[in-house]
Amino acid sequence: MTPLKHLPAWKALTAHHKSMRHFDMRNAFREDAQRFNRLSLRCGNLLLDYSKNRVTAETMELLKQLAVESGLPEYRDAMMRGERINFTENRAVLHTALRAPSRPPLRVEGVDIEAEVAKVLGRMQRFVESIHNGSWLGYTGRPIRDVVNIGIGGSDLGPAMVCAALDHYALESIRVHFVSNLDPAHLAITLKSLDPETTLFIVASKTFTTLETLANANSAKAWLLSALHAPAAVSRHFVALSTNAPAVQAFGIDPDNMFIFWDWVGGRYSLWSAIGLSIALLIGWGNFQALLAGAHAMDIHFREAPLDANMPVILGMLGIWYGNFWGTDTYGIFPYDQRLRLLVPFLQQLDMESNGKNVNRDNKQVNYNTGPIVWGAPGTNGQHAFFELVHQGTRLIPTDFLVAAVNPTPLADQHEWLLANCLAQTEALLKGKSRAVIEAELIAQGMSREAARALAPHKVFPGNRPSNTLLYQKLDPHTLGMLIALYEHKVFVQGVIWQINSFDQWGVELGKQLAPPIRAALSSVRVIGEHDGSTLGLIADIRRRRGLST
Ligand code: G6Q
Repeated sequence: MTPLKHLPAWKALTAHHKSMRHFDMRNAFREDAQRFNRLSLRCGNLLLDYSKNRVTAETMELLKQLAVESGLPEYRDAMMRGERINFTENRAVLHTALRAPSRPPLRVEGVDIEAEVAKVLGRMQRFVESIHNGSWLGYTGRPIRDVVNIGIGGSDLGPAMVCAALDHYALESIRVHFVSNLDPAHLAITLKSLDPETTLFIVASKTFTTLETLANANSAKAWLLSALHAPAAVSRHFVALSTNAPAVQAFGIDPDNMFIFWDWVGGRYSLWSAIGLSIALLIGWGNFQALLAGAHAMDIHFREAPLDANMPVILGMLGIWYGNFWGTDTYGIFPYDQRLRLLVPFLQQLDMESNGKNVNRDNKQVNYNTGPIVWGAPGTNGQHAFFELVHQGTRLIPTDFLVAAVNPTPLADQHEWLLANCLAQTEALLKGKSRAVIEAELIAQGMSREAARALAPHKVFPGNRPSNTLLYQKLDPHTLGMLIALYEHKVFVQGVIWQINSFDQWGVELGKQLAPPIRAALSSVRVIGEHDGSTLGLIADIRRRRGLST
């Protein structure tokens, strides 16, 4: 494999970046009335405006060449064909197959993937409908009112984010809750207002070995049994979503109440699989299908649109441009949409767990930066918190702003103000405000020339700061599906360019192995295991507080 920095396009981009150091987007807009038209793109009802970036036609051409030289189209097709591109775990990566209508059939290594998927979707649909129409009842004969999804990471963040985003599609008869944290407070606070007779627990765990999930599921089972006093109640109040049937059975969940998925579905890509059961229970089967259809529409766009008119490719390549040539470390995501308040944590996992890697496909350490630190919060809240640093700080921060043209909650003119604020922020990032203008304003307000000169530098906004805007009609299931798939593919694009495996997560696995010896050391007769001085000190302090010898 040619090292990334040896690719002709990489070298050309390095030289091009030098010539772009003093590029000013404000001049670019003045000189080119068509800049918005040239640097914006539509897919369905999504509009991506990427004209407020430090790019020219030449930049975009070179980035496209880099994508071609990196073999992006070939890797994309290999993923969608079901090749084992997750080479460190020897697995295919087929989340796109979860949202593809059943034709044409996809056979991977002799297995009819679409038939497998359709079988599980059919079971999920029947289950969801039986909860909604009241044919599935709790152990004492009462209908299910509350659903608690117990899972963590990929088995929590996706469905929790979608349920929050599509709350305006929620059926009135159902409430959905999410419990993930090992801290018993999470489960206890959630259960406080619930009635065991009308509560269904979904234990969501791909491996069914995850400490947090099993601990919460065991506590939930104890809570149920202490109220209903009948082991048979478990089969009416617990279902499992997993790839590990024996472990589900060992936990005491009826195999008939298990919805399977497969090792080719990565945790952070799993909301489209059985892991989406809580979503379907909240918004109904038709809306869940619309979510899948939206993602499928983005898959088709990603597979078929030319690279220079391909949304995930453009977003991905812009991220490379800033991260690897301008030296940015972080990426800000600002949804001007309260319903998308969990999008940032979801994207943090999607992006940072996928591309937070330092070894390439040749098993060598890379000599360039890979995944950025992803952060953000919904607008307008962010404006009153950290936007100061985005506008006036010393760092360059690429950003995505997301906003709907129409709000499903029409309260007075609040949405108009929301939209106006979103556009105003990206305009301010672009235009900035010069010292001369500020001084003139201060003097016009009656300030002395000298005082104005002293204060003005503090009020200067340098401008020329980049942003993408993603504008959609309104947040409906189809649009949300498109948005999520857009970011999934953006992350994929970047992983291919960086020559890393975006689909393993050894860092997560390590976390799962570290705690048991420390857990034992906290309460055993003697401290066992090898620990560093700091950890030993902390263990000793905890033991002292418990009256144990140190
Ligand atoms: C996701 C990660 C990780 C995983 C959780 C939960 O891609 O692998 O976040 O989803 O650790 O794992 P289980 O679903 O196996 O409980």
